[in-house]
Amino acid sequence: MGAFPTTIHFTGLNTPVRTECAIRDLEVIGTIPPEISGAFFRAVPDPAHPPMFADDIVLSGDGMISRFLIADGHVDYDIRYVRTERYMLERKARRALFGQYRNPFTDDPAVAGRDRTVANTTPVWHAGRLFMTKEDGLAYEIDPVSLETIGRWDYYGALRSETFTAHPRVDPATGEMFFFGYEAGGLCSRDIAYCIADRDGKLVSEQWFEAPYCASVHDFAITETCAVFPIFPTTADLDRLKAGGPHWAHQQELESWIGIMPRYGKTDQMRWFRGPKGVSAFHLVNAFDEGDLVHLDLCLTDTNAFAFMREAGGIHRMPWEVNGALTRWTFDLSSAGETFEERPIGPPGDLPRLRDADQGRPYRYAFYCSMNPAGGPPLPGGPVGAAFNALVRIEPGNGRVEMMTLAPDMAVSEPVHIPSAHDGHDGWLLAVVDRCTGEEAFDSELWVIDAADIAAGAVARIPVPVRMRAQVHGAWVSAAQLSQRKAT
Ligand code: V55
Ligand code: FE
Repeated sequence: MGAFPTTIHFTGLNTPVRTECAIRDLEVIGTIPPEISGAFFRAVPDPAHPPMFADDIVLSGDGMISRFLIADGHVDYDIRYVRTERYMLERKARRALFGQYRNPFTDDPAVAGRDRTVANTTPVWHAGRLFMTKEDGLAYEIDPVSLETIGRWDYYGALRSETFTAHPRVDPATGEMFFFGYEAGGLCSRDIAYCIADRDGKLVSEQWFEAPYCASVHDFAITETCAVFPIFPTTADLDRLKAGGPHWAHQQELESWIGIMPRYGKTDQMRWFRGPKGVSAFHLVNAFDEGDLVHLDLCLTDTNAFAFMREAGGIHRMPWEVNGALTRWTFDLSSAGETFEERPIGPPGDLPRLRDADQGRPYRYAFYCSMNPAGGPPLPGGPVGAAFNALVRIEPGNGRVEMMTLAPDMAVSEPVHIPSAHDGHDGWLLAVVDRCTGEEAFDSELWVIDAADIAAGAVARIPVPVRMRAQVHGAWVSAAQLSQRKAT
């Protein structure tokens, strides 16, 4: 194929941009609080070549690492492709060689056995290193200064898992990174590798266990004492893949399961709780202990949020027919049985962002993307095809919900949170906001938002003078953290 398809995955905010660039000193409207100093890294899927198959999806796009570098009120912008093995092979061939999303049986035979991952989901900072991650392969290490790709990251050969999640969790007190890989033992395997890297970035634990079925395990959570693995019924099947079919199909009649184990324990201590049928959550806000109780707050929907995963399972619903809520599940580890409590704690939405210091602890507030209740139809774009047009701040302790609502022709990406050095101030959020300015025309800005008063909107806006493609996740790395980067 010589041209990009004209589906939602390649038009609107999802139009391929494919431009590597470096822009010094972006225009700043308003004043950036001087305490904001560091890098906002963003993962942007952007296909370098037209796909082999016209029904290709956003999730297959080659990963680009993008950075807003902020210091003394100045902002520099950079974006570069991650030099994955896949990107380099296709770049040399000047065309796509890898076929459908997570189906190697659809690839050009010339690339059989080569690394398929596109490293397009989350920038991760741990122990002085920056990684670009995608759950179907290992992470790629990126130089945080030059944005050059250093190479695939396997803990100096120590990691046995074939995959590395896009959602590791770093404990703020110990500096350890807790992570996992699913399909760890190969395509469609039930193996999950549960791992810990210490504060120096050394792999100190890797244990494998089997999930109840081979599911898409996008995220997990830790508390101060537990690791929590939710398994939702979006399943893979090797025969379906061999027949050229999709990796994932959502099964509305299948139960979900939640595995909880001591976080420093053995995987054979995993206790399984039986969850509702057909539900799905890609992202968990947080989990925390309260005596024998474990609370898990998650962006829950009553079916899979991705149309292509629903349709492969024969579920035909329009995006607005997917219902959900920010939901708290509470597990009582002192009582026997497989059941748990459920209650809604916030409006529907996704892409939650927690203060780093609250990871695995009771928390006062968190943020996520949602829909303006008064708004018209959302802008097409992003991985699920409909962009978010509101930002929510919740305080689960008292039920308070605040919103930054945008006009229907606008979209907000996942924010990052920056702590404030000033006592009692809740810090700042950074988020990219896009506006549709005409047919297939968009402007993008970086917004600086007071985390204590999101309804007020931006305190500073930084227009980006080039087109941007929708991001997936981001990460804030402070100047202090950047200065601790490891020599490569
Ligand atoms: C997600 C994103 C992915 C993926 C699987 O947000 C799930 C969910 C950007 O890639 O491959
Ligand atoms: Fe994610």
